[in-house]
Amino acid sequence: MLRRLPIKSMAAAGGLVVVSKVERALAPPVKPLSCIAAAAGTVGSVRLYQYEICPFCNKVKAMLDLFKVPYETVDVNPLSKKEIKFSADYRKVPIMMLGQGGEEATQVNDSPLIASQLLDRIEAARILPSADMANFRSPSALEWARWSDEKLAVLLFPNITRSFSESFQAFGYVMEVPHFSWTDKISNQVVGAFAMWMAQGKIKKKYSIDDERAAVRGAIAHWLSEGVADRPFAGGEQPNFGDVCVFGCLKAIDRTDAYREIMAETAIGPWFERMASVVKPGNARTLRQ
Ligand SMILES: N[C@@H](CCC(=O)N[C@@H](CS)C(=O)NCC(=O)O)C(=O)O
Repeated sequence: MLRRLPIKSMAAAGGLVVVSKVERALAPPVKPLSCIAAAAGTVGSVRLYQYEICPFCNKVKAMLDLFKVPYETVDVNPLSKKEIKFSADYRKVPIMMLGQGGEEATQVNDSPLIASQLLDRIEAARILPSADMANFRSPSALEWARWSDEKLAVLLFPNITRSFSESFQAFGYVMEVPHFSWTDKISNQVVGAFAMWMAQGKIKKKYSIDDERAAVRGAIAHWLSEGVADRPFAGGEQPNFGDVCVFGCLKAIDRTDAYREIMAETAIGPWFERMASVVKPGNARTLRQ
């Protein structure tokens, strides 16, 4: 029923969707965007629909944390996706709801577009001086951000799903999601982990990955030598968007053996620690559904 309702406007695939009042009325009850988020900055209210282990979601969160923008997260059930029922045409995460003043929140899909809209707002709100923002969004930073999405992020899945036990470990976060029922938790950890493990071969084939651990170590060596080079961050003294994207990828899998091996077997530790010291999730708030 809901799927057939017209959507007011949609930009090209992965674009911007303004959710109609009718759809909102029929959508499952979602609490209003919090006053905390709306009042604390001129960026407006920010709600992120996410999976805890999604690299694209973690990149958006890392950016919000870096700029200390308050936001709310809603964990989406990977099997039922009931939390994003309102989004019939776009069924991936992250999805962001951006509000401003008393206006209806706008749905933004696809992490590069989400990041770009957030950065526009952060710039307009003068949270960062224009010169620093230009450095943050420099052509080189955007190039590394694309590399992170297209080359690094795709290596994560095969690395955290090599066996059922590794997949199970990666999916362990579902046990801590407050609004998931026990059935949601157990079914996601078991069925989700099994499905991910089963899909590993297909993903490796799709991206021509032979040895997934060697591939991720190689990608990280490339990032350190060509991206960060001899500076504290790829952005110089301060992180840029490329730093944030790579950090988000690794943060997404920090509960896994793959992460521990990457930290032990590559030279990324010091850069990661520098990033962790400036990206502190102090303004995040988990929203219970
Ligand atoms: N280009 C999208 C990719 C998003 C994406 O692939 N998200 C994955 C999770 S990491 C997803 O939602 N997959 C569909 C599913 O889980 O059913 C972005 O950058 O936001």
